[in-house]
Amino acid sequence: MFETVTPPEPDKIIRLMGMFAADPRADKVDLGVGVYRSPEGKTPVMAAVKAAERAIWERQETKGYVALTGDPGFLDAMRRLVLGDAVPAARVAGAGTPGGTGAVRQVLETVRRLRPDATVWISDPTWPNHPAIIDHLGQARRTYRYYDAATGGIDRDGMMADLAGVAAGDVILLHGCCHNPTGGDLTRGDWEAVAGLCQRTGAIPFVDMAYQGFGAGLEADAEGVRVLAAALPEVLIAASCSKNFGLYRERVGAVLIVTGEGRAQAAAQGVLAGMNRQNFAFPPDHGARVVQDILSDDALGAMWREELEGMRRVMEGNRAALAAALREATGSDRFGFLGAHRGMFSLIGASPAQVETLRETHGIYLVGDGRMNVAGLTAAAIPRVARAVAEVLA
Ligand code: PLP
Ligand code: TYF
Repeated sequence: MFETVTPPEPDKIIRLMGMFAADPRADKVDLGVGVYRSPEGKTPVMAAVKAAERAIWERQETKGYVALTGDPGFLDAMRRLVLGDAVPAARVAGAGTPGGTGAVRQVLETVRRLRPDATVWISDPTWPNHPAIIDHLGQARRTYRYYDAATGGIDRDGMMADLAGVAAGDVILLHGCCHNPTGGDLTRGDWEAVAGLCQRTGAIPFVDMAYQGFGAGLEADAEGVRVLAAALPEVLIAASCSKNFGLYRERVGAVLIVTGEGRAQAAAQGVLAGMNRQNFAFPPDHGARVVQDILSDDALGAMWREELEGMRRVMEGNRAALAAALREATGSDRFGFLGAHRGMFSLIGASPAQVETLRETHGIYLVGDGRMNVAGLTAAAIPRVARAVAEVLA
């Protein structure tokens, strides 16, 4: 079966992980894959997660199946986390999935089934798995302008001009916060403009929320998705717990669908159950149970929020320190946007050749499009990274 097959292009971010691991240089710096690192360079298991896991180990008496869409308690906790009280619970259908990627896949496959003729609009640029999954499913896609390379900010006029081309039933994929890879986020005014556009055109927003709590804070990061949910009849959401709970390998995510109360909600719930059944049947439970326990226990919840906020501040601090070091190294404010962006990622404006020089000559690993994971910076590495970036991008 495989004799004549050409395997698909490897994921360039994951390939970079392998290249970094194989690099023998002691002073190499990993600013590639989107994983949080502490000032000590660790990706720790969060204290609240450890505590919840310990309690689950003590208490759990069965590993029997739960439900096709996962534990309703987990889904309710995720609904509250993402949507707050923007919409009544009766308007929301949900399903647990293996990670946020699983949720993206289930949403897009739902679109494929129910709206095969719809075009999915993605930002230029976006996370490479978005177009990869859309293409795998055979759905049409188009890009909308998003990033203004000259300023490091959002090209909001270009974005709204391109999105004026959507047709009723088309899907607009938006990053809930901490845009991957650009680091540029929409303002509340922008979200309201997108809501207005969807109201006028009948396009359906699909919000990919992979970094809630990493940007401006847990509540602030959810403002955009909540604006859309409160304003529109239907919103599709993929949420990931990989980053904000540090549960990467446990694969915890959820689809949330905001729709009409009653028949539509019940139908959406049924579609999600069917979609899970076709693809993997039951979603992983362990990590989801950890999330559920943390979010439904005041003490664990407070512990988690505090640690998450600490992680957010580390990334904010790294941004400020790198922006300052680059100001010194270049004598200009060319990289000032690094301090203005939020979350893990920024595009630093490096060409593929410059990314290669940073890697080969300086042992500094960025994704090929010039995406930097600021969480990978440490106090010791910042001056060296600033000097190398200033030199290579001069
Ligand atoms: N969506 C975006 C934009 C991401 O950057 C990621 C990666 O973290 C995900 C979804 C989902 O990640 P995971 O499947 O690890 O939860
Ligand atoms: O963009 C990133 O680095 C993270 C992690 O196929 C990731 O979102 C990277 C590639 C991938 C899945 C997750």
